[in-house]
Amino acid sequence: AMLSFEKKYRVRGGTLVGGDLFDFWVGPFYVGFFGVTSVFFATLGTLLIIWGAAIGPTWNVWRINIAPPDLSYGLMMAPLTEGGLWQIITICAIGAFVSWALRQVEISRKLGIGLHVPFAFAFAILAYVTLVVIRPVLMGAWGHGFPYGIFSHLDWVSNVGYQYLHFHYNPAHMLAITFFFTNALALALHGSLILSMVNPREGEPVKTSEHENTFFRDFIGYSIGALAIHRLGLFLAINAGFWSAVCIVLSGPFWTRGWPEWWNWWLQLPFWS
Ligand code: BCL
Ligand code: UQ1
Repeated sequence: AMLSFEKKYRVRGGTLVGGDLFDFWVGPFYVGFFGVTSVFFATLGTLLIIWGAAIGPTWNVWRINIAPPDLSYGLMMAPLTEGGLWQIITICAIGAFVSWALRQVEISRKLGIGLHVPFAFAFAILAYVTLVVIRPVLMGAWGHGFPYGIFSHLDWVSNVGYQYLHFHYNPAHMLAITFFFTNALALALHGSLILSMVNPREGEPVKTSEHENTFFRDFIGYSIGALAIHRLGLFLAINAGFWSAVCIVLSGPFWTRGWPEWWNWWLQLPFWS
């Protein structure tokens, strides 16, 4: 059932493509042109994964694997069973992710709100596209993409990590990890603070921003404020994805030796070398 206020927001317009043609809802979901393309790419991609599993050696969900083509295929299309499936699934995945982002744009326009949500999601898409398109193209072979499978992608990350001897020494990887961890800290502080405001002791009214500010001023002498904590959170999250993309695109296309060696610039500074 529709909530009383929902009807008021079901307004025409804001679409990027298709005008009024797809401007309707199915149950709670806004459809739109990009809703159709999202469902199309996601369904096709999922069916191809299932087909890849069916022609593969196992139904064990942990072990199902759809591998990219051998490096010898370079940047060509490969036969379906030799990585071509991976290539088409990759196209479907990008089609679905980009459709999803554009659907967020249409809904935001409809509501007359900012485009912060699709902007943020774009960084997740950027990280994925860096892994399966940008870096493989820069290195000259689709075979540098990661395989689609649970254990297989873990093996890929481990192997690629050790190819550069010690991935923890990758400075962009350091930054990305620091942003991921700081983001978790920020959301833990924010989530717990908000829940503490709506759970006062029995019989007392729910507390609001002045209590929030006071808690952090008493605690650490500083409160960032109710609006800015969300700016900080978005900043941390976007940077986590951005520096992840940077750390992997550097590895191979721009730095081929071990990452510990990269730090030799520090030892070679003129002050002490
Ligand atoms: Mg490392 C990458 C952390 C140790 C080798 N590593 C990463 C980064 C992240 C990280 C910074 C992965 C996140 C990311 O890319 O997000 N590594 C990390 C940490 C340690 C660590 C914290 C640790 O030791 C504590 N790494 C090591 C060791 C190496 C190593 C030292 C192995 C031996 N690491 C590598 C390699 C890589 C990383 C190699 C990478 O390639 C990876 C990276 O940076 O990739 C960019 C970005 C987010 C995405 C890519 C997700 C995109 C999502 C898309 C757009 C949407 C999906 C929708 C979905 C299909 C829908 C599902 C349906 C719903 C359920 C309904
Ligand atoms: C904070 O200061 C604040 O403003 C009142 C919030 O808003 C509700 C918060 O959620 C958090 C976590 C803080 C504290 C954060 C910093 C960076 C001091």
